[in-house]
Amino acid sequence: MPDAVHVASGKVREIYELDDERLLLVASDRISTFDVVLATPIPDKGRVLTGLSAFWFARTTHIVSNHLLELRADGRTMVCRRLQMLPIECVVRGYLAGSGWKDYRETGATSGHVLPEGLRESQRLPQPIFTPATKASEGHDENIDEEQAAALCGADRYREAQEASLALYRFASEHAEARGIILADTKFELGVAPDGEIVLGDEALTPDSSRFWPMDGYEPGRGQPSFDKQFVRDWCEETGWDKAPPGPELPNDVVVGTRARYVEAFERLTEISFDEYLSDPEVVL
Ligand code: Q0Z
Repeated sequence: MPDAVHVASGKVREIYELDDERLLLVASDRISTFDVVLATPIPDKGRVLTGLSAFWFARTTHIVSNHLLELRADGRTMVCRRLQMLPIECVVRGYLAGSGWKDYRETGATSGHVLPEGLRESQRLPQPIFTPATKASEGHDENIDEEQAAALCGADRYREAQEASLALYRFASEHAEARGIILADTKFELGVAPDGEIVLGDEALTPDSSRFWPMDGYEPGRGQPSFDKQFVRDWCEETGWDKAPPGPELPNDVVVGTRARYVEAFERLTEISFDEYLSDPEVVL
């Protein structure tokens, strides 16, 4: 068998093709902020994100099956089933932040969900909402309504994706909240396996695909600090960087503090020591 062939790069991850049925997803230690990948990596960030994804995959098979076939011993590589990905981002929001807050301020609605009047930034929604978005190859995804999303996926697939996404969010947000972390919103990527089954792909329920907020200090009416990236954002703001590439190099105290926050998120959510994960990644499964 030939070696894995590189097929795609994300901002912080790489995909390789193993064979017709299988891919490798490799998470690097790169970090992005204000949409720019910084010059300085955060040691073990890729392992934290991979370990968290694998943890959630293992604990949500009763909701939807997933693409994970094998977690490699390096802790940052997942062997995955190759899927036909749906052409939408499956976003669930339990709190009003990011583009959901922006849409609401401008129109009173987001992705076709008309929301109550008078909601404040970061406020918890009466119930979680599914807010699909287009997949932009460049720039930002655009929120779309149910009719547009169903036209892209097919009505039956759309409904399956919505139901799976909402059930995953309910499960994970309750788990996280009981451990002091608010899962404000999250983005899933779903696909279809060769046998026609809908399958959860990509990474899932990580700080890179979600907004994690510390419950301690949560206060609606303002933006919330990011559980993982706030030291980086604050330091970048202090330097007066214009947010154009290339990003600045981070000082060591910001690197160390940020690594500690990623590890803290991992340990709180999984209740597994990160050192144990490093010595045997399969402990999360
Ligand atoms: C995920 C992405 C990344 C860049 C394609 N199981 C799958 N089957 C088919 N395609 C994908 C997956 Cl996960 C797939 N992406 C997103 C991930 C780097 C882009 F690591 N693209």
